[in-house]
Amino acid sequence: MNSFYITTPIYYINFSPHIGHAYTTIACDILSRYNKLLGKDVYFLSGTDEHGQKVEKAAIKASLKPKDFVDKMSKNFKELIPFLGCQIDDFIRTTEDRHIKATQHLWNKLNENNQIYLSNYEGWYSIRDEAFYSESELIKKNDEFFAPSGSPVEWVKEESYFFKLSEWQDRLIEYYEKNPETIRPKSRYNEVLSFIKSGLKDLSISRTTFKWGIPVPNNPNHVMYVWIDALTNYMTAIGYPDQQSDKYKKFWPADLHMVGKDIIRFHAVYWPAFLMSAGIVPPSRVFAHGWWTVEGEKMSKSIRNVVEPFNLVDVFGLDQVRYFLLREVPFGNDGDFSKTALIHRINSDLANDLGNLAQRVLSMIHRNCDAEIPAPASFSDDDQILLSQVDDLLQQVRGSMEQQACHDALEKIWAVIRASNIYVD
Ligand code: ME8
Repeated sequence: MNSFYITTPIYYINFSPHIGHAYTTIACDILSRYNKLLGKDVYFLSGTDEHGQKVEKAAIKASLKPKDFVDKMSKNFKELIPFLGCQIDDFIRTTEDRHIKATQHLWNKLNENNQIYLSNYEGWYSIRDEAFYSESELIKKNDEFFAPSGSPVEWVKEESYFFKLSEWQDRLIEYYEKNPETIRPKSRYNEVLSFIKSGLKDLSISRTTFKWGIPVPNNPNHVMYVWIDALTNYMTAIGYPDQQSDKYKKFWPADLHMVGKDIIRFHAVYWPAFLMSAGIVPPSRVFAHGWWTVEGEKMSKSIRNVVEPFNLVDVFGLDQVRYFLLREVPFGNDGDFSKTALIHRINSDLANDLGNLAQRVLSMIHRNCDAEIPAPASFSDDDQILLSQVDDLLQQVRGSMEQQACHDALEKIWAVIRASNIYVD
């Protein structure tokens, strides 16, 4: 109980990192710091997802060999982490030998447990989402089909290994009905449960039309579907397949996989099914946060509205950006990023509320008390009221943080800051 294992998604490296990636990493850093303050032994993992068709295509576009491309791009993500004031314990890359070994081991386990069969896949695939979609999920625009995310899809027909996901439908429903706390927020729990109840089909888990992936054991014509490869990272980093290692025993199951709402299905349907099939306990919680748009629009290279965290922090300051991202939007909801909103938060909350309080209190002590905090005299009623608000704060903030409600914790802290300003008035 005294350990806490928290993970970010491992990010695709087809482009440079943006504010969305920074958001997830900062949120995890805040939860990691909070758990350290509680005295827990925290393990905080991030990394990059380097295989698959999307990354291969990006490498071709950059006229680089996939390995050279991923080495170059992964660095941007790794360097961003300390730049954002985040402290991780390991940075995993899916092209590392330890990960290839772990993923092939998991595949062999699923195979031994009779969860995999060879057949043919015919259906829709989105390279941008690296996801298979059934026709009923697609959106039709001008006689063309698109994924629910808006990404283009293409018709794929190839030999493929399948994972017997359909056999896990009832067990997943039973698991989630018994353990509703394992998916948060509640709205995502409901979404996942209704997706499972709508019927699970077997999942294609290998590809043959490109090579940039982990080879399927005993059949080099196939590379693994990038999601079975990617999800396994969470175990690789703590020593899998060595399930007797100290790290693995201490940190598995993960306490919290933090993800964006775009990838909840992979984490809350496929991942626990893979794990249960291999006889492994699923993670204790998956939290899916919301989606940032920028000035009302989806972030996109083509409309050049991508907010780059390096630049943003240089202009506005690190604490300011961290504060804004976690305060502006209730954690779990979607949000819109705008410079006006950021400047407003900096001016009103940080400069006006917190900055003024510090300035007023410190200069009063400096001016009137020889720059030293005097010993308390007897407390007036006003003193008592403010002190009791401060005393309650820790418990209240703990309550919020246990639910990953960072915005709520900040709001409670700011209520005391505002009360303190009124007290000084
Ligand atoms: O999905 N708003 O990688 P990815 C909020 N490799 N969060 C955002 C965001 C936005 N606009 N854009 C990205 C993948 N994110 C897979 C994950 S894990 C085993 C494999 C954040 O580079 C959010 O956390 O597309 C989202 O889930 C993640 O980046 C997706 O990153």
